Amino acid sequence: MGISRRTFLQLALGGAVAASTHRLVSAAPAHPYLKEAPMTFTLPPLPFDKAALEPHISAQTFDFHHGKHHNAYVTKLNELVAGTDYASMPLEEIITATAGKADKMAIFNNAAQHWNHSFFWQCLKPNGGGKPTGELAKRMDSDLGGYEKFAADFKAAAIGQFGSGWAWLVSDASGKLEIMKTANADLPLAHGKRALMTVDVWEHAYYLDYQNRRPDFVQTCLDKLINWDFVAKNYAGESFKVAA
Ligand code: MN3
Repeated sequence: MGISRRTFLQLALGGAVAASTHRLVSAAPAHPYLKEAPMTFTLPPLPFDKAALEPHISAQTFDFHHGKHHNAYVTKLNELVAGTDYASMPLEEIITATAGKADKMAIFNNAAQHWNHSFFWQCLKPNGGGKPTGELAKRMDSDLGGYEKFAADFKAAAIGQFGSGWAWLVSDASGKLEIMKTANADLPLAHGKRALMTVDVWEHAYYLDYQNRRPDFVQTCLDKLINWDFVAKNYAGESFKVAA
């Protein structure tokens, strides 16, 4: 027989690990709190290195925008929903359940901002921007007058959003493309629209890199950063959802 002592030990240890794993798994139902534990939202990692979009958006901006601002919305949301019916709901349900309710505005604002930022990071990528291709481009031609007009109108919406907010490319129930702007935390989901792409136009999104030059920031996103592959997936019907 060719079994060495080393192999025998590995087999024996493997068996011990398997046995203890099995014990843990079979013991789990004895702790019902595990399956009833409320969801806790977590800060999703950026889909790129924080320096990957330089020089257009700096790592320092992401340290604040993702590490501080987005993180604060997640932390506050978890505090606000703890012990409420919202604690066991997916983020998208919390948003639609609290939209337009004056006494739930704090929950809506933090839930929506968590969604908006999670979505926004996916809309960006290194060496992105420019024109989309495929079906989305055709639809842009027929619904929005082509890419050049879309870009001009999107930029106008982003600049024209007075104070904090977001500029969006959305589709309605029939699939028709529209440009939309929303104030503060408001978002297409609260208006029955599907978000396809967004640019954050809160000052915290651009002030470190662009100071007051919001138009330059928006133009740079369009020219250099938009991840049209992600936008095309949203257009094709893939629903973006934020994991708990
Ligand atoms: Mn922001």
